[in-house]
Amino acid sequence: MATAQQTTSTGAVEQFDAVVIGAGVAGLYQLYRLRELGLSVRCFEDGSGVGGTWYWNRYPGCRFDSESETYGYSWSKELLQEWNWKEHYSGQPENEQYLNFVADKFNLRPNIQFNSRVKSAVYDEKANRWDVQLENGKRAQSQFVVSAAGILSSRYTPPFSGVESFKGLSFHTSRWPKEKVDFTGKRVAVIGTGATAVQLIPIIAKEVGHLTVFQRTPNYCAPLRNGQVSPETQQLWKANYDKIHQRIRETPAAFMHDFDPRNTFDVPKEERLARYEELWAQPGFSKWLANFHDIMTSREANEDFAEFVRNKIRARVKNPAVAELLCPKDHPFGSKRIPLETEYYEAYNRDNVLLVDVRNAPIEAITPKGIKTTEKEYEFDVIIYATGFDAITGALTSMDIRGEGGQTLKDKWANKGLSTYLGLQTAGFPNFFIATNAAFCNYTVCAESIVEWITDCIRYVREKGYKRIAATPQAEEAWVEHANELGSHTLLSDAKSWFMGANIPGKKRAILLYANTAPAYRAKCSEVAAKGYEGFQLQ
Ligand code: NA7
Repeated sequence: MATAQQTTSTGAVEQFDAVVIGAGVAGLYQLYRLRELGLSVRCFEDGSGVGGTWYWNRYPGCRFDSESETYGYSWSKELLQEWNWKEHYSGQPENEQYLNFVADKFNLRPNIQFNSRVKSAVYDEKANRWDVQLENGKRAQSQFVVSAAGILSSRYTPPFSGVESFKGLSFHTSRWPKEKVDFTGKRVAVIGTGATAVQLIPIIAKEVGHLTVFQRTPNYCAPLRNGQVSPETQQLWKANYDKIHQRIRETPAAFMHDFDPRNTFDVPKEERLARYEELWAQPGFSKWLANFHDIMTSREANEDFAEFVRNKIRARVKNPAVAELLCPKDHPFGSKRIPLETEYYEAYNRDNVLLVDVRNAPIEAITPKGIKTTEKEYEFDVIIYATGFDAITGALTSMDIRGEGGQTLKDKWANKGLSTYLGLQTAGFPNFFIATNAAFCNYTVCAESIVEWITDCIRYVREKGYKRIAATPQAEEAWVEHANELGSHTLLSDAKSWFMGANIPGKKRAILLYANTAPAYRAKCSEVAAKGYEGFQLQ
């Protein structure tokens, strides 16, 4: 479809049927599907290349915690046969290569504008079109906007005083320099011990002169047990992708794991421990997602496994005081994302690694020389912020998105917290879709179904001759109530995690991911579509 252009005082305002924000896993597929539908589409990407998460997070050790054979796109049989995964839990460089391979194979680049951060999107109610402005002042207009800006892309750096005064090198893990950082002989600090830090620490511990890890909350980290993919396994996957995809569409979180239907305490102690050991020996999230099904709902059942994990930590860390500091005791197992690790705990057995507890002696300030806690000042050459993300909402509220009546999304969510209908739209913002994973789910699997739902919805709107589709406030309210109710039956609210928005000071605390199974979420979305987009107003 040809692209019309209008000339305005700020230059050419390009006209599209749809704008997609972000060229990561969801954005690339969304672009492909909308283009296939015959729409004129422009994808705006902040980075200079495709990949999203796998473009920005270049820190050493960054990799999937999903099984590689489940993470790749399932929508092209050809692609599945052409791509070979090297590792069972593939690393960032290869993941970025994969998404570049996809962009080239499907000739997506002509529709992507790189180095283009979206600053604002304003809805014109009369024209039923969005006016999208980039940081560089350029503008585009479109009937539909799909945000595929990611769930963990808006980085969070705690507002320590003096951050700018530090004389050494400092960066957030999601803005890791593209060129290799030489840590030889350097005094390095890592702030944070979430999944990112847990991947990074064991690798750089071997490279640095000295490493100091500032930990506020220890996590239950479980062995990843990664390995190279043999040619035989590769062939087996290729021959069985249909079965693999069918299986992950049936499991609760779209991984190759399914909960054990038994209650923890219905299984005698000896048998239970044997089962825990069996799970521990397996790779990936099996310790979490193939555990007894009440692990996420019963505090007693959860504590039984939590203590098993603590004992695993105690057995690996030589200094008992350090081991105890690394043992989580203030939240249930799985109430925060379980970091999967390789030699993480062994890093603390090294002479050049120091663990500093900032729960009892918090960081007060960053100084020109390093980090000052309430107890003492530490000197560094490099400070690494592994301090996480303003998850789910941050990528959207960091843009100035204005819907009907000039209402901003930032204000709406500041007052109400995250409020959407199905995670796909928010009332008052017609024709604006959110293509991010709204359920607890293996990312690509769920992103694919969301992208397909949005594509079908846009097709429906156009075919029926409507100009706009908007979630009704009533449908949104009922969905938020239902999602909160579901979340309240789990142990998730017992932890200060990004799942609950609790990692960001001042952010409204509420469950940000839909705590139902992925198949149930998909079924609900399909049902809404089958009923002529029930809960949406079409005009
Ligand atoms: P996370 O899991 O949010 O971890 C951030 C870490 O930063 C965590 O240990 C925080 O401690 C720590 N943090 C944050 N603010 C501070 C201050 N002020 N002082 C000390 N420490 C602080 O982010 P990740 O990047 O590791 O992982 C995010 C997701 O990416 C992960 O779940 C996977 O899905 C992929 P806290 O726990 O809040 O006490």
